[in-house]
Amino acid sequence: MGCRAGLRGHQGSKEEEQLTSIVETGRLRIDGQRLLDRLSALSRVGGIAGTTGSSRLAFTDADRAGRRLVTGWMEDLGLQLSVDGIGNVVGLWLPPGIDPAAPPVMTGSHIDTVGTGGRYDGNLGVLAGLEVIETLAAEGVTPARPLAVAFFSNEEGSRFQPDMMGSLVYVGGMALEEAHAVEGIDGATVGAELARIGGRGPSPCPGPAPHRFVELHIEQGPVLEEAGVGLGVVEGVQGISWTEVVVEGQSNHAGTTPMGLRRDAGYVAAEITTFVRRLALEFGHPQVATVGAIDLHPNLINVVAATAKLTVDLRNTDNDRLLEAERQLARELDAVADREGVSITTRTLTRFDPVVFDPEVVDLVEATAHRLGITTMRLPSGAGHDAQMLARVCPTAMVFTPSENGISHNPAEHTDPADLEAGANVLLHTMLALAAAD
Ligand code: HGY
Ligand code: MN
Ligand code: MN
Repeated sequence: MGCRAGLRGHQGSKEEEQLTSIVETGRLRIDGQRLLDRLSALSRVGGIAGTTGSSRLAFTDADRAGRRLVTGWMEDLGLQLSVDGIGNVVGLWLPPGIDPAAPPVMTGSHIDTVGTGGRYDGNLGVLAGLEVIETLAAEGVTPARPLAVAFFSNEEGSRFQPDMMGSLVYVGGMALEEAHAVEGIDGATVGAELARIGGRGPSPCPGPAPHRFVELHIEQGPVLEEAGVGLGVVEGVQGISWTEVVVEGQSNHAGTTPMGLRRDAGYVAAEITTFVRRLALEFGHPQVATVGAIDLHPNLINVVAATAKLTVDLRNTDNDRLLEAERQLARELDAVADREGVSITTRTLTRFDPVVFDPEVVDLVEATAHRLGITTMRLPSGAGHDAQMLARVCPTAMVFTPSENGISHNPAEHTDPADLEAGANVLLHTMLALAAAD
C-alpha cells in the first residue's frame, strides 16, 4: 500500500512533514487515562450495581442515555454528526485543508450491550475512535483524508434480531422498513422503540461507503491471554446461525399424568439443549452451539409444560460445517417431535456466512503493532462484529485486545489498561497510514 500525501486540499509542507514523520516513526500516543475515564463514565449509564458492567439493550432508555453521552463527546470534538433511519451515528472529522468529499477512514463499533454487559464490549471501539481524533487534533495533525467514528445501532441483537442490525442496514444488507418492523423479545418493534427514544435520524440508508474501516474490540475469548500476546490481528469472523424453536406440547397435571402419556415441551427443550451440546463436541473445534434462552409456558411447578420457546446459536468458521450442523439440528427436531408427540416450528433469526477481512488492511494492522513493539497473533473472531458488515462495502479489518480469563457478556469483563492503550495506539497509526495511502 503506497504512502502518498493523500487528498488534502492545500498541502502545507510543514504539515506534510509532520504527518509523514508521525506515520513513519509512529511516535504519537493516545491519552490512556482519558480513554479509561470515558469507558468508566459510559459504563455507569445503565450500570449494573456492584459491578463495572452495564445493561443497555438496544433502543431502551439506557441506550438513549448512552447515545446522548457519546454524541455529546462527538460534538465536543467538533465532529459533523449524521444520524440515519436506524439510529446509526457517524461523527466525521474534517479539519481545515481536508477534502470534504473524500470518503473517510472510519472506525467504530457499538454502545448497546447485552443484559449482562461488560465495560468494554463495543464501547472500546467507539471511545478509542474518539481518542484517536482528539489526540490528532491536539497535536495539530491533519490526516490526508477525513476520519470518522461511528456507533452502529443494535449490534448485540439480544432484544431485536438479527445482531449487527444497524451496520447491516448501513451497508444495504437489510431494508430500513424491514428492520423497523422487527418485533423484539418483549413484543415492541424496532421502529416504535427507535421513535420513542428519538433515535431516528434523517441520513439515508444505506450510508456512504468509507474508504477503509478498522474496528478495535476486545477478543471476548481466552486465546490472546493464553498465547501471552498483546494484540490480536483479526483475519475474519466466523459464520453465525440463530434459530428460534417453538415446541407445542400439552399442559397436563404433573401428578396424575402417566409418563407415557405426556407431551412435555419442557422435556423436549432440554433434549434439544443437550443435543446441540453433543453436536458441537462431535464436530469439534471451532464448532460452538448454545441454547441461551428458554421460555416455558405456563412455567409452573405442577404443570407439564404446554410450550417451550428456545433459541439455538450455532457458529463455525467453515460454512460447509455450519450448514451440516444446521441440517443435523433440523433432523433432530423432526425426530424428537415424533418421539415425544409434540409439534416443532422454527424461525431463522440470523444467518451470516463467515467473513474474511482485507489482507492488505490485516497486514497493515500487524505491521503497525510490530512497529509499536506489540506482540501479535492472527485469529478469527468468534463473536459477530459491525466490521463483518462494513467488509461488504470497503476493505476492512479488526484489532483485538486480550480479555482477562476470556470473560465477556458478563459484568466481570476486564482488559488490562495497558492493553486497551496499546490497542488504541495501533488503531491511531493504522488509521493514519490508511488515510495517507492510495
Ligand atoms: O453475538 C455476537 O457475536 C455479538 O456479540 N453480537
Ligand atoms: Mn461487541
Ligand atoms: Mn457483544
